[in-house]
Amino acid sequence: MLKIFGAVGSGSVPIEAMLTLLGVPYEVIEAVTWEDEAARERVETANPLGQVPTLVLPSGEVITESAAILIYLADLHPQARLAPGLNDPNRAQYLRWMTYVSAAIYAFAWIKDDPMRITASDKLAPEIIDRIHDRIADCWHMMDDQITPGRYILGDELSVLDLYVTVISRFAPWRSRFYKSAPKMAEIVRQVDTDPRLNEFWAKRFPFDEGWER
Ligand SMILES: N[C@@H](CCC(=O)N[C@@H](CS)C(=O)NCC(=O)O)C(=O)O
Repeated sequence: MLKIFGAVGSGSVPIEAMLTLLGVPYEVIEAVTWEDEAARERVETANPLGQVPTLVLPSGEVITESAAILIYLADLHPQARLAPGLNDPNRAQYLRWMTYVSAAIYAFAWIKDDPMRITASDKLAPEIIDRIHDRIADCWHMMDDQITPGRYILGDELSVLDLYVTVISRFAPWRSRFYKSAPKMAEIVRQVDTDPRLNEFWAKRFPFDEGWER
């Protein structure tokens, strides 16, 4: 069985959502890496970065990096049509935006979770976080400006890119700001939030608690 080091409300959630849609069984090893040192050490046995998501295949092979995991699993299950195939005209933009979300946006988590990783002055921490939030909002805006969505980001079919954006847009600077920065994608993520196939899943793995949009 697939094993995922993951956590509620973390970057493992789009992968878990995808496996839920696919109906592929998986086991989550819960690890709140950004709060719990013991959990981090558990993850480090598979991924020296101590980050979730970390996927362990039945063979024991480890795959890290959320975008790589989503792309790999979508390619492994082409019949589910959760990603444009190699010869699909949307393939290039799909790869572009999957990498963009990971590199231009999600990668800031390492600093946001603990700004003291890049400064010795705790006085600077709030300003660093504010500037990162501004940059993330700008990046969402630039992406939104350059896409021509259908019902979903790449057209009329749900893809793992939609699951990825739906989850990552819930991280700071949170959804309310995302809706303003990215009005086209705002409609799409709301659709994914309310996809009946994922109702139970969201309630368990990234609940819409009071005030969640901020
Ligand atoms: N580049 C990684 C980023 C993963 C990441 O930042 N995960 C966070 C949780 S959402 C984490 O484990 N943080 C702990 C740390 O970086 O020390 C990916 O795309 O999978």
